[in-house]
Amino acid sequence: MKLTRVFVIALLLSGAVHGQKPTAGDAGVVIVRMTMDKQFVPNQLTITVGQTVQWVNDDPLHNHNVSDDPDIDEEHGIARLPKGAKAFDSGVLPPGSRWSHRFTLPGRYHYVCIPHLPGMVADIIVKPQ
Ligand SMILES: [Cu+2]
Repeated sequence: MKLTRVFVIALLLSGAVHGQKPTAGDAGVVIVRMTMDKQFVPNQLTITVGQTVQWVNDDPLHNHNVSDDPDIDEEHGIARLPKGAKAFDSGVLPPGSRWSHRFTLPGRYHYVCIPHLPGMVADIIVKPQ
């Protein structure tokens, strides 16, 4: 039944948001939380090409951001992405908001939260299928 399915999905999502460890390798969406102590959790993640990562701003106090655009992070030079990959940038993510990105090119993505540089950084390794 449709209603049951919606309920199960809601349960799964709330579990993911409240600290269950995301498991890379699942076909589904992998959650990364942005926390009050200005961290990406987890800050090291391995996924497979085609998977989507969803960032959730779990911090009730601060806007955060997700960017691996080397041009935007010119000052620190931390943001990096594989050759040929298109840079992503979430824009401003207010408390409680979410933003997703699907990874279609393998390689190492070193991304940042621009307002909280140089401390708020993380890595995603995207493995070929
Ligand atoms: Cu931040």
